[in-house]
Amino acid sequence: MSDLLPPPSDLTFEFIGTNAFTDGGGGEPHLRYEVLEGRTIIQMDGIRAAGSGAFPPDGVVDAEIELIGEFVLTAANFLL
Ligand SMILES: [Ca+2]
Repeated sequence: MSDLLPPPSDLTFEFIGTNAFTDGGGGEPHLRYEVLEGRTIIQMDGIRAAGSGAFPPDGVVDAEIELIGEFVLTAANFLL
């Protein structure tokens, strides 16, 4: 994974819960999560990464945050 660059402006993430990312469509960056074997993985798509050209959302994960433990997350858990 390459270094992340700051977004060009104050972007708003669309929380899509445990739904899969979809490719194309442009629009706002997407935020999702999944629970896997005692971990909760938060994934983002639509974050500009150095050399990736991966902005706007393209269905490919740009960044992940892994939490230890299994959590049910909602949009209220994030500053979107
Ligand atoms: Ca992406």
